[in-house]
This record gives sequence, C-alpha cells and structure tokens, in this order.
Amino acid sequence: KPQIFSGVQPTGNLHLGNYLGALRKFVALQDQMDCIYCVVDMHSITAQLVHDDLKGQTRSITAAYLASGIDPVKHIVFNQAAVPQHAELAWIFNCVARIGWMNRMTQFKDKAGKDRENASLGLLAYPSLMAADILVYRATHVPVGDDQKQHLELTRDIAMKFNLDFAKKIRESGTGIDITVGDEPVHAFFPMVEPLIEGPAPRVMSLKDGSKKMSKSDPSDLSRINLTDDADTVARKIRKAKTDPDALPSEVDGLKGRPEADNLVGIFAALSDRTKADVLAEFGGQQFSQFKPALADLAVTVLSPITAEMRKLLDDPAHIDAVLKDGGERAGAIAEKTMKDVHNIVGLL
Ligand code: AQP
Repeated sequence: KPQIFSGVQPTGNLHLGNYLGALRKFVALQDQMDCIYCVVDMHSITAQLVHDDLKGQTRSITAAYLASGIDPVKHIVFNQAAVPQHAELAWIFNCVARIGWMNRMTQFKDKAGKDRENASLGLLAYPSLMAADILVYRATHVPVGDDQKQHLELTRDIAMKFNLDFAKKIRESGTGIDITVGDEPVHAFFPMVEPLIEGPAPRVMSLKDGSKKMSKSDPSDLSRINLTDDADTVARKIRKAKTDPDALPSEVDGLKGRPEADNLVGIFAALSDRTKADVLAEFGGQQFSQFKPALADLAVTVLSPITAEMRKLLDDPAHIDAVLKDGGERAGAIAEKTMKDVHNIVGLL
C-alpha cells in the first residue's frame, strides 16, 4: 500500500497557499493511503534560529492539521524533533548528497539571499533533512505545493545514489525492495518518491503580485490570506487583490498572460473542488467586481470553521501534546526499524 509523508514548518501563520498546497490534500488522501503528517520543527530553525514561541507554533500547526480534518488515530500526526532518527538519517544523507546539488536549490538561493556565506549550514542541508523525513518511513508519495518540486527531485537523487552505492550491501541484507526506475527493474532500499502536486492551484500566488508565490515571509500582510484572518479581513484582502481591467475569460486559454486572474480563478477552483474550466463556465464574461465577492464568500465558508476549530483545540494544549506524543511513538517505531537496516547496510556497528 503506498505510504504518504508530508510536513509543514511551524513558522508564522499558515496561509491559503499552505492550506491548498498541503493541508487540503493531506485530508483528501486519508481515505486512500496510510498517512504520516509531521510538524517539521527542526526545519524551522534553519532560516531563523531563535523563535519567540516555537512550542506554541508547533501546537498551532498541529491544531490546524486536526481542525482541517486529519484523523490522528487512523494516521500519524507528530513533530519531527520527537523522532531523532530524522536527524540521524539526514546525517547519512549529508554524506550521500553532493555540495553542488545543495548549491543549486532555488529555495536555498532565495532564503540565503546575497550573503550566502552567512547562511546557516542547516539551511544549505535543508533538503537532506527533508529527504530523511520522507525516506525514514520509506514513504512513496508526498503531497506538497509546486515550490517543493525541486526538493523532491533531490530526494529521488539521494535515494538513487544510496541504492546504487550500497547495491551489494542492500542485496546481502535481505531488506531491499523491487522497484522500477524508468523501465528498469532495480533492487533498492529506498523507494523513488512521487510528488503529488497536481490540482487547480499547485502554486498559490501573492494577492499583490501574480509572479510571486504566496508566502509567510512576504512583508505585506495584504499579499496573503492567513488561516486566522476574520471574514472582514478576508473580504478586504480579496477586494484589494491586484487584477487587470478586463472581464474574466470564458475559457482557460484566456487566462494566459493574466497571472493575477489565473491565480484568483485557481483559488476559487481549488476551494470548491472544481476545475478552472468549470469556474470560468460560470463566471466568464463577469468583471472582478462581481467575481471577488463570490470568492471572498467561498474562502470564508471554507476557512472559518477550520479557524474556529483551531482556536478551540488550542484552548487545550494538553490534548495536542498527547496527540503528538502518541504520534511520535508510532512514527518512532517505524523510523527505528529503518535505521536499524540502514546501520546494517552502511556498516555502522
Ligand atoms: N504559495 C503556495 N502555494 C501552494 N503551496 C504552498 N506551500 C507553501 N506555499 C505555497 C506548501 O505548503 C507546505 C508547507 O510549506 P512549509 O512548511 O515549507 O512552508 P513554506 O513553504 O516555508 O511556507 P512559505 O509561506 O513559503 O514560507 P516562507 O515565506 O518562509 O518561504 C508545503 O507543501 C509547500 O509546498
């Protein structure tokens, strides 16, 4: 049975991009697969080391998982630091991955900025830890937003190099699996992960600039819809969202060269589980002054029950901690087994 792994960093408030790129997909996949959803707290100290309330932020993302509808009993919800095997496997992957691979990552270039020499070593090695997060469970499918595509390709490169470099040891250990890479059958230890990115809004863009992704670190709060925004704020942000002067087209082709229009139609489609074509069949020919209020109503209808439930859950931090503890123990048991096999394959006594 395919196994899902994904995670969200406990940095800042979740926004609509995180919801549509990650949480909503997490919930939808629960019926089909075994899912492991992590709050990746160790990732959140790569770009900024000291946080005012990292524990509180971890509880808040956990509350968002639960409020969105993730079932922590049927599936696993936990925080990364509770399972030390993530860091242990990341160290081994640091020795598998090449420095050149890391230097090419666009997220590293964006987050490190011009002063790259001064970025933390952890920020450079972020993709190794992400590969370890996934592969310590030998997960096969990873629901993420489009911005994580490059990191998942690197995860495949790391898995592939490990599988090839240790091919003889993997065979001798008897712990390998038969997979196909391209059309080639390969006896491997780590699977080749498949990203699950598709959907009408794989990369939700800033409300102020259709060429930039919606992001927690954008200095303008008007650029994003936070999960904690009240109905008036959501409506105001959508009203003020950048658009062009033309009416909405009737067909998807008409969105080409209109990034802001494309973004808002994509958001509407994703929030209502429809295709962009379907949304344009309803709104094509209408002005943004008509479309924006409908989008605001839809966003509030979808997000406000989640926000309300999150607030309720956060009133009982002991419950959240109990969910994380239980999830950490169950995740830890799987990770421990993988690391025992990895030690054996690598030759660590
Ligand atoms: N704009 C987005 N559209 C679609 N998906 C997105 N994700 C993030 N932004 C968008 C997805 O959310 C999940 C969690 O990502 P993360 O914890 O790594 O957070 P992030 O990517 O650091 O979030 P931000 O807002 O982009 O933060 P900054 O500003 O720090 O870079 C992932 O699945 C991601 O793809």
